[in-house]
Amino acid sequence: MTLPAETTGSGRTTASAVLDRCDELATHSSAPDGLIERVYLSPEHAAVNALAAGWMRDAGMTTWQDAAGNQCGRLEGATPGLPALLLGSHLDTVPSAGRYDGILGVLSAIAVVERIAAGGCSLPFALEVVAFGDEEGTRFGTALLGSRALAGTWLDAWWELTDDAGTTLHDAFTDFGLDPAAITAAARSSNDFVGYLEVHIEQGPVLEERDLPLGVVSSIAGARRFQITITGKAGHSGTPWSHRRDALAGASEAIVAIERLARDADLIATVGHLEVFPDAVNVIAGRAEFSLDLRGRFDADRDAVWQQIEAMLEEICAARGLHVAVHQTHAAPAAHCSDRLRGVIAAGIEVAGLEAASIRAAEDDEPDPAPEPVELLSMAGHDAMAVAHLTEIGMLFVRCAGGVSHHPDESVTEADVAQALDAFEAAVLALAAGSAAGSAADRAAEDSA
Ligand code: HGY
Ligand code: MN
Ligand code: MN
Repeated sequence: MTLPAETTGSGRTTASAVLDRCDELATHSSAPDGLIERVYLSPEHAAVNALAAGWMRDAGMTTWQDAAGNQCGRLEGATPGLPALLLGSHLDTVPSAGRYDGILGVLSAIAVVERIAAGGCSLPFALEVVAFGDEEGTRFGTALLGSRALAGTWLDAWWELTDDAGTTLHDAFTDFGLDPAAITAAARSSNDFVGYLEVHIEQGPVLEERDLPLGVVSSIAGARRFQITITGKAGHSGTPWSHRRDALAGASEAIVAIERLARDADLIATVGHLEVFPDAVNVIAGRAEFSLDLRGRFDADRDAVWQQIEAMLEEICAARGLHVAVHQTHAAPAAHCSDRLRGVIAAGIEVAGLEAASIRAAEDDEPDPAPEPVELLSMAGHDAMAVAHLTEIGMLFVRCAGGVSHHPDESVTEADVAQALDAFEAAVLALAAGSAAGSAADRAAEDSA
């Protein structure tokens, strides 16, 4: 049973309806004990696609699931067949996730389309919403699979990626009812879109520290992910120091050195996964495998530090009689939000801020003025990085408590979500006004030529 959107009189989907839907989607999880985990091409993925499709249709959109399992919806503009402004985010999660990362963006996009359709606006572009199926890469290790399919940057080498159960991406496609041979049908053309806008929780502390509900994303840090395997020799824990080749001790020294190299270069490095073999209390580790997620504002800085890390790994292993093997599992270049779309997001925040300030003015004598929109870098990756291959991107950040994300404690306030919906709607309308003005100016220039 899907919750009908709670709307104000004018059909304007409310923030509480969006938050209720976040709660409903959170129930579709493969994890026990109330934890949230929803991975690509899973039964939970199919369930939330169906829910999102129903809400898209309620908003007046035609819907389809694309050849990569992304759930899509479209509302025509002033005339049928116009290029679309694409709005979206992702419905998949990390293990033990929060309920807003990605999900808030998809539901905000549907809510804004519902508001614009209810308002009877006919825009100079269509509106499309996409709920990407795999932004995190939780199941197959390589991220942005859904948005890369849409961007036309899918790699056939990915078909042989396997999940923890040994299922290949190829077989997961067919199990989900998709045809791997048809994957290119998911690829869209640059001509299909006038731009891409994504609402997302900040997943960082800046907005909260600045006491701001919303922010404009300037750019998204580029990430590279690796699996690093250090091999030594398993042996009795009574072995003297002179005869030990301890892979876990080598990995531990490397992990601390990675943190120092990244900190010194103002990058972010995370080792989130570590496996030890044979993993016994009285056996020297023969092998240690760990992940590395390395990201920075500029790809060149990130890549330079990666070279330092590679050299450091060789040094540590040479000194300890160990061997190191490195395998890159994911790479996404930094993506810059366009001036035009940063402008409309800022305009939307100002409109929403002014509306909120005017409400406060009605309620108290000394209303604080609407804050100036701030711009911030996203150290978190987003589908927008992949879509940037096709069209201009813009992102609206929403404050999240303590900057916490990728954790069950992830949370937002209804008031901030209400302002985000107003800002997002205003940004879409600002783009429409700019486009309409732009095309009027073009027409005038043609007439006078
Ligand atoms: O890894 C990231 O930054 C994103 O949450 N997938
Ligand atoms: Mn995430
Ligand atoms: Mn996300």
